[in-house]
Amino acid sequence: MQAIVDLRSDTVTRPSPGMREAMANAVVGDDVLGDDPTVQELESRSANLLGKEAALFVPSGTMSNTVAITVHTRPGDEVLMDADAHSMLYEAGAPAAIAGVLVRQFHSSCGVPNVDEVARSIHHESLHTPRTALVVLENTHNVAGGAVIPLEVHERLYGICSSEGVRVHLDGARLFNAEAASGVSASRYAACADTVTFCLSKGLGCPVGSVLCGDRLTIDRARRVRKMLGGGMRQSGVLAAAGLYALDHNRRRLADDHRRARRLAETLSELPNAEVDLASVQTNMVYFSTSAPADRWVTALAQRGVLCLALGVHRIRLVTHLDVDDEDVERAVRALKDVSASVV
Ligand code: TLP
Repeated sequence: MQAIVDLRSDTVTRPSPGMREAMANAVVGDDVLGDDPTVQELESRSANLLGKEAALFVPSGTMSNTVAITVHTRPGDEVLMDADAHSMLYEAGAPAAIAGVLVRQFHSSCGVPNVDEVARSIHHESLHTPRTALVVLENTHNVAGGAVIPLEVHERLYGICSSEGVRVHLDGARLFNAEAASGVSASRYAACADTVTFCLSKGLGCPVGSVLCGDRLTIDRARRVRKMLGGGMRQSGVLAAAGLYALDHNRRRLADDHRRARRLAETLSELPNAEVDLASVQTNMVYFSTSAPADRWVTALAQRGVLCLALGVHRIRLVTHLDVDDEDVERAVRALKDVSASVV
């Protein structure tokens, strides 16, 4: 049986033997009762890493964003976010359904918001208008191809929001990819947000989990909202141990994923029936468009042992990660060339 090169997402990684060993040896308690030492260690390590007072371990990035949006707002408030934000497109309407907020979209260029447009969109509460309570940012920006938002954009936006009394939540599902690509530390990005979440289950290679970081009061409130959503976990030290292992072992290797994504993108840029914006390929994702329908490419690549996702009628995404090495990338390169020559 041919080995599969799975480029559908960086969520597909399997825990490595070292990670499994850390999980098996984890000292656990009951985290809802507040006595799982491994969860506590993950939370305090994460808070320190991002320069925040406190942190909360949650089952997923979606729950982390939902909890954050809920704690920063009241029903009827307005939240500003990118039209292509993950919370806008891929969280099943949670901001509206769970937090009860009105989402107003802004547009970005290659994932980078226009600061003046966001500033102009802020509403103050009046008899007629909702209050803009929160701005949600995403770095790296998934739909913009894993693009990195420059630090100065975060700084300007945070300055404006702070002076207007608007809070900022950063969806940093792949914040450590932004750090690896830009050389700007995750804590400097985090300093420009009231809460920031990062995912353990993406580039960091854990089976489950995200961490939400912020000030102590906000995180105390977030803990209650997590409970409300059914996200309180018991012997979750088993999962937190994977997170601690990932912070120690899997952060510094993310640049390898970026180099491999670049190799895929450069290959695609030479194919006549595929189009890729090389400038958008800054981290571990490659979005490209195809002249033939994307699902034909996806099927033909799968027949050659390469899995990827069609995220539009003519749009495909490839994502590199911990379980894809140089040899796998070369197999994918051969498959892409082969498919390009045969799919119409
Ligand atoms: N993204 C997934 C899919 O949902 C698209 C992926 O494969 O990329 N924020 C960002 C920026 C994300 O990309 C994701 C997951 C999430 C939040 C949600 O994380 P989970 O899947 O843990 O709920």
